[in-house]
Amino acid sequence: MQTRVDVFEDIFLVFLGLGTLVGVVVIAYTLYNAYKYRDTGEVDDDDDDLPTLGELPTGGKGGKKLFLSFGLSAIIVISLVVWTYGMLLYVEDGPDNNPEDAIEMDIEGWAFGWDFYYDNGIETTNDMVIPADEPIWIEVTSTDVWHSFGISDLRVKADSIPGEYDDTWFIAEEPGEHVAECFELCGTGHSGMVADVTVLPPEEYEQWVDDQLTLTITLEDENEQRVTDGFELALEHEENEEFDEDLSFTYSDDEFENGSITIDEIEQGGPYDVTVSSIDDEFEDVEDSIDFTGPTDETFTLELSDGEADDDEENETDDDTDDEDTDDESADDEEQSDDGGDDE
Ligand SMILES: [Cu+2]
Repeated sequence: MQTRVDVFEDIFLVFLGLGTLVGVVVIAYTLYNAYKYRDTGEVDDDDDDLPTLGELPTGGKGGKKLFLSFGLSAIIVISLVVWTYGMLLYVEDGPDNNPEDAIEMDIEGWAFGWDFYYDNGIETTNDMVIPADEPIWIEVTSTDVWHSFGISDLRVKADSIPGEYDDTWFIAEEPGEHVAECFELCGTGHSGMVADVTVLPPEEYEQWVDDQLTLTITLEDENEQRVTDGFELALEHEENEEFDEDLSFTYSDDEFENGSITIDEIEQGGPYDVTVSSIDDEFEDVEDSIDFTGPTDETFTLELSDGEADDDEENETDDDTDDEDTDDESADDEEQSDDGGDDE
């Protein structure tokens, strides 16, 4: 598969080669004539070719030389134009492999950084991870001012303009590191508007995707003790109808280990509705949502129901687990009053 780097390298080399060839021919012919008609000091009137001062050249053999040089130039120039145009059409259209399994992502520029939205729901910021030797299709836009997304090493660049969507593609042949930069002066942070581009071997890329789409859910009661049974967990993508496959999943309590489950079978990230329903109404049902765009670890608190099962009551259960460090303040106060007494 020809990459953009290959195409532009070919164009450069062909232009360089032909330009050099034409240059060599023209300069050599000039030098040859300069030598041939050099001033030797003696005048040889017998030589018909010898130009004299003020005389227009007659063109000798019926304009054959003129025709030859014009003809050759035309052939070279026309074939260069046609060939280059064909190459640039390829750059426009992309390699004609099956776009179904090509990797697609949306890229949003903002002052000053880049967000990457993969079509499998993964989202990253200033960190683009892609597999080697596979066409990557990008659709670039901006959320604020004009930017321009480009990876010089990979010869790719696309406008990043609010309300406009610039589609293009590129291939990174080898695993490695590159840098994506902004190529449109956009403000004080412009020069720092860079993103890491990590090219991984395909297997490692698959692993990276799996790692991103790993969801851990832990259930605790109000005393932060793990809840180990008596519930069922249901997950459903908020836009489930828009996908070919059904993105709803249920897990019973015996799939949990000590109140926690790590789910890696879900291959489509995005916003998911989470429902934890109590089997024997011991707990209030939990309804929440999670943004599953990278490795996600969520803890939900199950509240004991007040005896009567009241299914219609809406619980907005917050998964705050960081209430622990609120009672350290009294200790700080004491230290401060100590300091005051030492002065005279
Ligand atoms: Cu910018």
